[in-house]
Amino acid sequence: MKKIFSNKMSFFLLAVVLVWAKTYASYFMEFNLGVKGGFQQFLLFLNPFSAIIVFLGLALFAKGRISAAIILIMDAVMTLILYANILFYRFFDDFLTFSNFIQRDNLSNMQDGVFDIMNFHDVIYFLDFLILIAIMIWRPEIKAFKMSKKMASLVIVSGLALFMINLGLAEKDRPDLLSRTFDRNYIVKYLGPYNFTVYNGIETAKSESQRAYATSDDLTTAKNYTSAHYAEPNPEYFGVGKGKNIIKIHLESFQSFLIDYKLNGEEVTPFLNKLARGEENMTYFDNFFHQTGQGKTADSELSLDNSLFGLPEGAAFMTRGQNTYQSLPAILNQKEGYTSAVFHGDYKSFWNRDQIYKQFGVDKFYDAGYYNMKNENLINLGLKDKEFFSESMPMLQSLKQPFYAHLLTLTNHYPFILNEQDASLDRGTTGDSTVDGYFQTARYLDEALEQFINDLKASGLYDDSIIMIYGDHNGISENHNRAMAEVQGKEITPYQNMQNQRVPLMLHIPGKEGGVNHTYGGMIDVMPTLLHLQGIDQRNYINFGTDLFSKEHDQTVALRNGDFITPKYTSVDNTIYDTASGNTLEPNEQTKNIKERVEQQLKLSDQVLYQDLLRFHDLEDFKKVNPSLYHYGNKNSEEGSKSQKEGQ
Ligand code: GP9
Ligand code: MN
Repeated sequence: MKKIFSNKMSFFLLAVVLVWAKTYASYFMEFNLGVKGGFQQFLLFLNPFSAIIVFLGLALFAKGRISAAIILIMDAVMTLILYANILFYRFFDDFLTFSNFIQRDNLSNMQDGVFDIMNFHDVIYFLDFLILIAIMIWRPEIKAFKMSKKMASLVIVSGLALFMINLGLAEKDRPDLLSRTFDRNYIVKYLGPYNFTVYNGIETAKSESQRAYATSDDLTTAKNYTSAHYAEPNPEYFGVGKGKNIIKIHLESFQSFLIDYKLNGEEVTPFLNKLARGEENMTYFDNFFHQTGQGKTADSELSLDNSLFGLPEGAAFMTRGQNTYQSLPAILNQKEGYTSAVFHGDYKSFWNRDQIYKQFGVDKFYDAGYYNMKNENLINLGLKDKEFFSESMPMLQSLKQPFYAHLLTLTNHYPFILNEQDASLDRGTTGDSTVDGYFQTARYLDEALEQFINDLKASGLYDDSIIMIYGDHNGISENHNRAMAEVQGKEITPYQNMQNQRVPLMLHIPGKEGGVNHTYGGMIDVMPTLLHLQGIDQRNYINFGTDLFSKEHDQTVALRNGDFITPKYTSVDNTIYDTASGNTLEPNEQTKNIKERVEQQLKLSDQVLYQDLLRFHDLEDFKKVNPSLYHYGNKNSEEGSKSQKEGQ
């Protein structure tokens, strides 16, 4: 026993095991990480080690008591990271980020109640510290602690190697974990709280440095572009939706090729097909495209509510969650007194929604904490759509009118699994399980939507609201071209792949007749369209899109990767096609001009986000959103029963 703690390596290893043990214990006692299956369990067991070995290993380069003292300091740093996250999580169901320190709103909310959320059992998070101090006092041999630099370096290298292995295994289970981030919960589940903090620190430093040197002059180029690109409202539509509720329904991963598609002679989405024919006074835009990048759902939300593009890498929702925005929910609130709410059967930290919605001025966020998330209600990423819609209905009805409500479905999401009792259509028969399942989950979504629209009618909301239905992005990627060729009965060429990036956009506007509208457009065009329907001129906002109903609407649709489509030309990887026939064309002056404009549009939108330029954009009739006024609770919290935004 005496020997065990009398050399440097054994003292170090003891410290590693102790810090690992409390971290691992905290996973079960404090956090709800959603660990599924043996592989994720194994990663959970493994993930604290790499950071602990590297952090504590740095002490091995020092000698004697100093090296033991550095171990204690490093232990204290990690204890601080862990315990601060534990307290923060008890308060907000989320992990602590550096932005929380920059912005301080959450932290100041926490100040008063911090002692109430401390528990007696919290002593276990400090025990290791006490044990190590006791050994330092008890073992005089510590004075003689020595280790070769080579050995110390080897320890650090093995810590780093372990991190690479950990990351490799994590990416196997969850591809693009670090490039897309998804959710802080995922990073902690796969890489542990210490690696998460380091990662978050690097990301925050990167975005702060891009922001730091920007001035209001940088905004001028973007402002000049959007002013010149402005499209006059169409008087037939301007203001027709003034004061009406807006109910925006997100069809997860829903592509337009499903509309009117028949699987074994049976319609996959009979209800949506009816809507697309113009029934229920729906206007169906059949040449509408998603413009999302790696941020997928998050990019679609960003574009729809801000008329900005997602970023070329990662999700702006994650990396630009602290930016200033001039978002549709905030504008509708300030100009027309709208209450805004988002409904989603997933946890609020996914895509950093709980932070960025505050910047958008979203008054209420009904996340998983408001729904019955019992196991049989869940499939794929979260709550089943039918359950989601029916539980949302009373919450929707409780909103102060007029409201701007956004409901995000989830069942039609990769891996497109459905329980037998929920399936009313056979699976596809291509042998590709993603594609085959897609039809079933799309049918389920179609049924859920029909039920919801019926409920809206029964409640009287339907007639008095603008209803907008949209698909957020493709559900079937190019990895499934073989099966898709079978489904569509044609080869999936680059041109056909572009055709497949169509997602439905449908608008029910009270007093307007439905029908099919062939205008080409994309997600950045939605905000200007909705503003003009409200009778709010879009001219002064930094919007990269234009009103779909305007006679001057720009029908060039830029995709996030720089490809584009217009009624005449399609450009994929710099090859130009005739949009109608799919035949290749030689590039001409016109296509070169369009290409340049597309590149400029994407570049300027990126600058607005990277440099946080909207903070310089003062508008006479718009007050900057103050995120600290918004609190999102859950059904049990106080905030659940009272209005979530202060002062409402
Ligand atoms: C998660 C959901 C899905 O909450 O919105 O996001 P996606 O994977 O489609 O980007
Ligand atoms: Mn999505």
